[in-house]
Amino acid sequence: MSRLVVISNRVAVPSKDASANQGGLAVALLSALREHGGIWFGWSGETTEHFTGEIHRTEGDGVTTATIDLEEQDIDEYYNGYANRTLWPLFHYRIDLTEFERDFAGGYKRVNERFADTVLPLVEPDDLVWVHDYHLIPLGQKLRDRGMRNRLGFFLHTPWPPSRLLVSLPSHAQLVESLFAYDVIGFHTEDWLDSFRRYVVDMMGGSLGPNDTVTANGRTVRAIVAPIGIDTAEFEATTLSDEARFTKERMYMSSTGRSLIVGVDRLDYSKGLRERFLGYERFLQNQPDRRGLVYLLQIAPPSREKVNTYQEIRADLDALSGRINGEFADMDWTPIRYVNQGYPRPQLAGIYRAARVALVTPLRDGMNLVAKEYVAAQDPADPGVLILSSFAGAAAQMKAAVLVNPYSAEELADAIVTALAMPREERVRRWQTLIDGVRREDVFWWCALFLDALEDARVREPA
Ligand code: ADQ
Repeated sequence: MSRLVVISNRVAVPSKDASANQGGLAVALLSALREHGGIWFGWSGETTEHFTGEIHRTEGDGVTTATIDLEEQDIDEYYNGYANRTLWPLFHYRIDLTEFERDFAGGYKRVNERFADTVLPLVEPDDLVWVHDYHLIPLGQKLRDRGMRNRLGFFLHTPWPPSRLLVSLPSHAQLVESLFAYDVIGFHTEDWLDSFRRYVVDMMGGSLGPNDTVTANGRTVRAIVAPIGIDTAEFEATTLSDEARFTKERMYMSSTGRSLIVGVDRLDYSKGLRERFLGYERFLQNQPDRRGLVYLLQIAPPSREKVNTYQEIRADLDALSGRINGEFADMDWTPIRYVNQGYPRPQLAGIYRAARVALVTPLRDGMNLVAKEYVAAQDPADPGVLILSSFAGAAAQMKAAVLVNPYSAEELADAIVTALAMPREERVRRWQTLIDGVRREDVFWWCALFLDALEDARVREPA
């Protein structure tokens, strides 16, 4: 078995502590690294005055991590700039929020080169190299430019936007061209893959070949669908832990017989929080009899706080939740509990389990793992109902959820009514279909699917 080198913007720290705040992606990649042996490389999260390329290594629990510090300017231009002010909004169809600055593009190129220069000496000839996400799209090309012949894979965790939007990026042609340095590229859904293929065919004059291959300008890459999952077995077990049970009881006690509707999202405009609050407000307006019988717990830990659109959405949601509470609250009832903090995974599992309904309504999302976690946390005998945006990648696999258009307040309000009124038999039937998928296509399945494709690629001949 070949060694594995994982490269991503940030690196997860290996931990034996099951209650550690690790998402499914970290768990899966760490387990793949343990199995294959190898290294996880990325930015340390620290700044340095002058970039030196010095590598900080840690060894623990069978995994080696290697990280580098970046300069303040790198972080402004590459991370807060090109990654999160340019590519993130554009890839989530928010061209209105997309900022096009030459400095950002320059920083993005520079940091990708810094990554390439520093990781190159750590890679051995037979290693599989797996690059993650929009921060590092050109890295494969930078590595090839430096003579790397290894099997190189890339996975995009966000949507791939339609060509019509992508062409607004001044350097779209180079960005897409650079993807052809990889042997395998992966997307969460057929939709995102299809947008990519259309770009290649329509904009580059490329062609589609057998075995998921895409060819343009004389270069061929395999472009596959590999929908990410969660560590389902671990999450189901976490739900049964003492801490999760205790949290569930705490939720019941604090809700005095009211039905809990839950939302759990990073505070990000792509997650549709504003529209969700408006949908819930519409529900309260349309259903006066149900006021006081339900409440919405929205958990939204702040993210990317240096980026001003994130400061704006936070202020917007503060105002909106305040307005809705001001309008509808009673002396003994608050319609929205809006919380800006993260919770340890066992507590999150307990909250999911206590919730009769989950609102997972992003305006656009590569996949969305909260939808899968909610399903994995349910009581099989009396499961809650998942309301899921049709525009989340997860909707392609989770058709047994109540699917909604997250932009429509009316549809959201109606979906809440449907979910609250759904008979147990139907809830069990839908949940069974959902959990079967979440168990079958878990994060280990995803990882193996991608790595098998990458193993099959050939090490390149010397130039
Ligand atoms: P994200 O946009 O971060 O991921 P998501 O898939 O929902 O979105 O994952 C968020 C994770 O953070 C979940 O595991 C969730 O439990 C956790 N989380 C959120 N709020 C939390 C809180 N308050 N406390 C504790 N944990 C919390 C990106 C893409 C997604 C894609 C993933 C994986 O945007 O579309 O599904 O990568 O590919």
